[in-house]
Amino acid sequence: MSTSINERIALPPANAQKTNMVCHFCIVGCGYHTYKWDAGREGGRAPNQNALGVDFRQQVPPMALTMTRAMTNTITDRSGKHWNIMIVPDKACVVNSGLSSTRGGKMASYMYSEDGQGRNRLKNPQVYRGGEWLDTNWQDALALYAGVTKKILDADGPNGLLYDCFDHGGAGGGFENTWATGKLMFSALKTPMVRMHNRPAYNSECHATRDMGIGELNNSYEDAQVADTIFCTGANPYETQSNYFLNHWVPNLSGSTVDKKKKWFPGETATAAKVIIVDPRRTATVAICEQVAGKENVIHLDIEPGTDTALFNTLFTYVVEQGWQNKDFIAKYTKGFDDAVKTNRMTMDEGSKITGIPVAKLRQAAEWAYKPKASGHAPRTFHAYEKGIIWGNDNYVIQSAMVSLVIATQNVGRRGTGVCRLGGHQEGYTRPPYPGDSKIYIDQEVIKGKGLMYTIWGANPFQTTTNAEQHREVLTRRANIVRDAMTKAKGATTEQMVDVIYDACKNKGGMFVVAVNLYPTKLADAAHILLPAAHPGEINLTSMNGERRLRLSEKFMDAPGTAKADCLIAADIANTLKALYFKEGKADMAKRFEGFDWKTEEDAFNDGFRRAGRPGVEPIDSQGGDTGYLATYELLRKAGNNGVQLPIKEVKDGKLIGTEIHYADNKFDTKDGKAEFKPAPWNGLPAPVAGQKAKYKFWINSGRANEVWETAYHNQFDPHVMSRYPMAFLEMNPADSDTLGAKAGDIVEVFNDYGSTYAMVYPSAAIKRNQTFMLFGYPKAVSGDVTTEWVDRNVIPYYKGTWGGIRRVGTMDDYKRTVSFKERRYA
Ligand SMILES: Nc1nc2c(c(=O)[nH]1)N[C@H]1C(S)=C(S)[C@@H](COP(=O)(O)OP(=O)(O)OC[C@H]3O[C@@H](n4cnc5c(=O)[nH]c(N)nc54)[C@H](O)[C@@H]3O)O[C@H]1N2
Ligand SMILES: Nc1nc2c(c(=O)[nH]1)N[C@H]1C(S)=C(S)[C@@H](COP(=O)(O)OP(=O)(O)OC[C@H]3O[C@@H](n4cnc5c(=O)[nH]c(N)nc54)[C@H](O)[C@@H]3O)O[C@H]1N2
Ligand code: SF4
Ligand SMILES: [Mo]
Repeated sequence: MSTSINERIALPPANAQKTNMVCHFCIVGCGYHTYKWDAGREGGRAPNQNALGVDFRQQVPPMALTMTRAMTNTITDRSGKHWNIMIVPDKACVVNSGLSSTRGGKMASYMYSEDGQGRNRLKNPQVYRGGEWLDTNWQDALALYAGVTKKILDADGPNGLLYDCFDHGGAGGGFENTWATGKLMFSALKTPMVRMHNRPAYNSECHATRDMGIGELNNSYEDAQVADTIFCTGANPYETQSNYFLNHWVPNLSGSTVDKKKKWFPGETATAAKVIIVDPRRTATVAICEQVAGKENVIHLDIEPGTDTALFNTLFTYVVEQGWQNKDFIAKYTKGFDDAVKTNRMTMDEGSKITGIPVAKLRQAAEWAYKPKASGHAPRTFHAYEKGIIWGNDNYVIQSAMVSLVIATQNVGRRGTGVCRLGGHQEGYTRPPYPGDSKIYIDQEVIKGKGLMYTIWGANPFQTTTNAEQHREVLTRRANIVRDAMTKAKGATTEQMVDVIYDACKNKGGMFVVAVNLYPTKLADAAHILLPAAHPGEINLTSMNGERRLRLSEKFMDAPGTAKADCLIAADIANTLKALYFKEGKADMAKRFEGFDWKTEEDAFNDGFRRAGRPGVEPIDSQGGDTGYLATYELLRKAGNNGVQLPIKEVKDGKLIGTEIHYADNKFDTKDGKAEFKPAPWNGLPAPVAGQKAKYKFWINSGRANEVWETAYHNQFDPHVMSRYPMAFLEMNPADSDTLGAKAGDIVEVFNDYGSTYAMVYPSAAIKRNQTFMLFGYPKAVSGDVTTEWVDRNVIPYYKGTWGGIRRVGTMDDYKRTVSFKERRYA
């Protein structure tokens, strides 16, 4: 594909089809419009001749429009007709106000076309036979899938059936698909052997804050515009929640929302926001905040890795010493304060020693966040956090320490405050109750040789799990046992093949592996069946963003080949099993697989999300709350890219009315409605992690870069991304790389007792000595190979915390020539 900037872009004609699309990718959920028109036609430059309504006869004013080649594509539908498409950010969407990002702005390029970046999509089911992948039809693939599933269910019970599945919104998720997969796994198969796409058990990223009565998405993006102080812990929102940061934080940091604050909070001191960023690493976010707000309004608490609990306990202790806590609120609406003051106690000197932050800087941060303002009012401080602490040193304890500080100072339930996850994917969870013990560490079950069949659905643990090398190695070995057996069974009927597979799994230690995905991915190295899924744009899909904003992304094109929505794949599996049980005369078992007679995604939405709160139906865990039934595709289509913030309060004149902020009434999600303080003792690093630290020199931090979405499943076919990051980069201090004799673009081995991988050296003066940062989850070089198997009491891993040795492997002439090693932080 040519990428010349001179290349002209065909304009959509005035009558082009226009639909709504929420970005496939991050939690922010920016609104976009999709235009689609006959590829043989083109709109004119006069404003009434093109669907954008823009006058292209003269120079379009700066920033008036974002439109790039990557926002366009030419697709072919199932009848062979060609269409032009254009996916451009929506100015009227309150989330992004017309901004795009380097990820969402490329959605059009990622949509399927025969010769475009999506050309490697799975088009039909495939089965692995005799050393190669063969196309097959759904009937054959489903017969094998359901046959093995049934055999295991009948002989060994549901515990033989393992799943790794998405739990989120956006592409590879959404309410339709979490419901359908949940109904299949939990109501029909009743298996507890399920893990989430991003962690090795079926649990929550936010146990502690939920136990304390506070759900993790409790404010609106607008609250970040009117906060006095933004306290951001373990997150890098410029690169990971880009348009939330740019469209809602930056205006506050630059002072352009001061008038709004005066209007919202009369009588209170109102100035541009200050920002405190807790991250051992200097991030792009720190650099940009300093530019926008001025260095004097930014505190970067570059703590020692994994010491967040000590930091929060120190601030908590100091706040109470100063008397800055909200005594009235604590007395009326919380419990456990006095105990927390004892258990979480840490002096400034102790805290400073553990975190490595000077006392004066800790005090300064406490004053910005909690000391009464000139007007006498408590500051409105918004506490934002994400993977630096969720995948940090003891998730439960850090959250307990942080949220205790938040409720002591009533920084939740008031406008301009909140204690929120910044988020990863969009959300879209609605499922029947999980049938079992949420502490089953699925990866370890696989490693120990347990389980007989593993369905990996919209996830890729080969690139993303903890202790990834061992997991990948064992799973591949077990899968090969089944591959060998299948290869020998020449000419076997489906029934015979089911027996061959079952025998290899049950008696020879094998594992039957199925991946449901857009692409073959690394999983194709181990799988036996690949089932092709469809993503947003090819299906209708609902999700909510980080401020609980529910929208409908509309279908505008066909999926490649016979790929289909995940919810309809789940239904196909259930219906195939139902038929098998009927054939055998087992009506009671067949009954478990009823209720999947869906024709469309909308049927799954109505069956799942909309059932909440209806009397007489199976209880479900739904982010729609008990008014979810009010949302219909029709009303959501009308609500467009602004949608509605869940939970829905009512429908008024055909409009969905939602909820902007949670806990405004000081009623929290505990039995008695009181927010609960939690003990958060500082315990140092977990033993296995401390062991690696004692043995190896470098901290191997891991996380994200702006241009790359997750495991790069689309990006690996995008020449722009691959020319910048042909391999996972490893940021390190130039003095450290010099010591290793490694230059920019050289390849190094990163290793410890758990595993080893390669990475491309990316020297950066912003990185401290003996610390590194590796791009996570990349197709080439997996940082998770060197993370430990340690998990907390709820089976939450510490992805961010591992130490390793680094050894120079050699020079890569190709990377040296083609890759830019410009500083990734704004300077
Ligand atoms: N070291 C380290 N490890 C980490 C992390 C870290 O910070 N450091 N972070 C963790 C986190 S937060 C996350 S979210 C995980 C990410 O781990 P995963 O969720 O496993 O990664 P993704 O790339 O999002 O996986 C999605 C897969 O689904 C496929 N897919 C996309 N759309 C669809 C669809 O519509 N249907 C289907 N069926 N498939 C689809 C993609 O091709 C891809 O293979 O990694 C975790 N691992
Ligand atoms: N560009 C891009 N954006 C994304 C994604 C993507 O793949 N690419 N993925 C999405 C997903 S699924 C997720 S979950 C989010 C993740 O969003 P973020 O959490 O913002 O991103 P990360 O890079 O994983 O980690 C954030 C920071 O944690 C820091 N950190 C490491 N250890 C510690 C510690 O001990 N304490 C503290 N305080 N900080 C620490 C790291 O230095 C890093 O800068 O991003 C979402 N947005
Ligand atoms: S900020 Fe997130 S939601 Fe918005 S365009 Fe970028 S990736 Fe998509
Ligand atoms: Mo995530």
